[in-house]
Amino acid sequence: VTSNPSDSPGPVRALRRIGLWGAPSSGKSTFLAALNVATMRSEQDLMMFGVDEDSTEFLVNNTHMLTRERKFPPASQSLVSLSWAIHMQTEVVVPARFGKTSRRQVPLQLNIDVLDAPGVTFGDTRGTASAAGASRLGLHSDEMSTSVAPEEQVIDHLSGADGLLLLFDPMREQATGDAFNYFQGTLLRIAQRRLSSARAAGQRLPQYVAVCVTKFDDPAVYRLARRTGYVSIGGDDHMFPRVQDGDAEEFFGDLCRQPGPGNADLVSLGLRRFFRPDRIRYFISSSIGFYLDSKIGRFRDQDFWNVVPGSDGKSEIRGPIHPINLVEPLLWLGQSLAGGT
Ligand SMILES: Nc1nc2c(ncn2[C@@H]2O[C@H](COP(=O)(O)OP(=O)(O)O)[C@@H](O)[C@H]2O)c(=O)[nH]1
Ligand SMILES: [Mg+2]
Repeated sequence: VTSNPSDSPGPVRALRRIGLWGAPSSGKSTFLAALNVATMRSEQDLMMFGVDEDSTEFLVNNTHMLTRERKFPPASQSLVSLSWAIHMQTEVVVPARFGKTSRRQVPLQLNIDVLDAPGVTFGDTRGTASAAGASRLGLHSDEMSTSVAPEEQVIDHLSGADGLLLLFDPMREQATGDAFNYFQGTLLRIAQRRLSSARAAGQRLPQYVAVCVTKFDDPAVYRLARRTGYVSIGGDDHMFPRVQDGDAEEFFGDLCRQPGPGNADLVSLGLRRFFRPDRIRYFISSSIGFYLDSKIGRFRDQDFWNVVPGSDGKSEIRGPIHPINLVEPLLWLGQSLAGGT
């Protein structure tokens, strides 16, 4: 037996908590179900499973919906708290002989938690915040006294996480102008929790933030990326287009400057102000990916949309899903939180 640290027994197993952060309709439920598919297809050694009955059921049902029924997951009706574990291998730097360091693969468990509270939009502070304020002051009705207001729970949940997966749909923001409100409402409340003590003066929020633009497959998003030269052909067999991670932030900025009522451009400024800029990274992703004609077997620019109008007026999915850039943000968060970068 030697005392050499690089021979020390058993790899370290770290557990890190990732909070899933995104406005209603930003694509959270679809992301999670598609992530399940993406982890299985990934060449990386990844495993995803629910940590309790409800979370497993959510994953099973929504994955079935996406892949078999070809429908998007239903919107949640009540406050739900769900959690999944992702097991991965990540590289960390460890001390080695003679004061040197070496790299080593260690298993890492990430927990992705989502607290979905329909109707909690943080847009209008008058209604929601005053209800929360009243409950803090003890002015609540009887049923409120037994439970914390949903908006308080969402903030507690996000501000306590080690990493944040922020899902953002810039096109929806530019069309409806509501996603930014949600973003800044939560951001300011997280800051209030974490930074308001005098000790925190001059500090930033500590979390790593993976910002995922969802719905890259949407024609408005994909065509803009093509027109502006951000698209490259991925290394996969099907030659699906992607935006390289190094270009993602810039492309996000371009998306946000599309005409419309939205304020999406304030998202990147808000993030940089409140989090450490070196802890933010952008990813351009799609949960369902592009349409693949099975006879041709590769992406075709003339016919790429994987969404069709359904009989009931809702969108349906046209063919098998090919998620893009869902695993990568989690690998980056895992690597960063394990201290390996
Ligand atoms: N084109 C496209 N649409 C998506 C994608 N993911 C979600 N959507 C659309 O966005 C809607 C809301 O997604 P959902 O996952 O329910 O969002 P949540 O409210 O954040 O859970 C879905 O019903 C789809 O219409 C995607 O990857 N591509
Ligand atoms: Mg949902």
